[in-house]
Amino acid sequence: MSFKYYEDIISMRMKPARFKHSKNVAKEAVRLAKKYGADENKAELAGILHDATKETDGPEQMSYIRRAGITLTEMEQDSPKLWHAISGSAYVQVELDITDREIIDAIRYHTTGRAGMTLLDKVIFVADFTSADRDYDGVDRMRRIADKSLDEAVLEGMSFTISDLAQRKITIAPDTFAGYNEMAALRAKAKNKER
Ligand code: DGI
Ligand code: FE
Ligand code: FE
Repeated sequence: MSFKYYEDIISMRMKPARFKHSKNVAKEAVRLAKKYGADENKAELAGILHDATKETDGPEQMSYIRRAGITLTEMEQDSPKLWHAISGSAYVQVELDITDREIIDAIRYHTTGRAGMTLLDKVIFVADFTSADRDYDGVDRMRRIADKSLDEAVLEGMSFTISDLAQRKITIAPDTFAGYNEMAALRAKAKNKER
């Protein structure tokens, strides 16, 4: 199926503002894919699909998750903000017949990150932070980092998310910590080599 086919489906599943966000993430993901050598077509597709179920009600999300054979951990069940990433990865499999594991995983881990992130995981994770519609404090800094180093941008995003969640006393997913620890350790090793 063509990108346009998926784009039309996504446009019908969400309000115009979030569809705009999805298009911006797809565009930014292509830009980052070109820059860092990821597959541009996969980046564009994962980008447009990444928030596919963000405006889908809880029971419908749960049905995609069940149909995809995914079992949520207790903590995932208790973190509604994480559902759309998991149910989105389930939805694209069971409703859109997407079978590409890299695309499925990039959607699944776009909110939390994880240990062992693929290049595509990183591109989507960062594109969600740096897409044209983002205007949080620090977005310019994040865009500068993303233009220098994809890994630095992933680490910066994870650090930002963990600080924000901890500040608000919200549970932090193990995948988020695992991703953060791996990227932070990688950075420490690289810094050691410089000296
Ligand atoms: O879907 P978007 O709004 O484009 O962005 P997103 O998928 O990164 O979702 C961001 C939200 O998810 C934000 O409210 C923080 C929350 N979040 C991110 N990581 C975690 C998390 N919530 C919990 N409970 N645990 C996490 O590890
Ligand atoms: Fe999201
Ligand atoms: Fe998003």
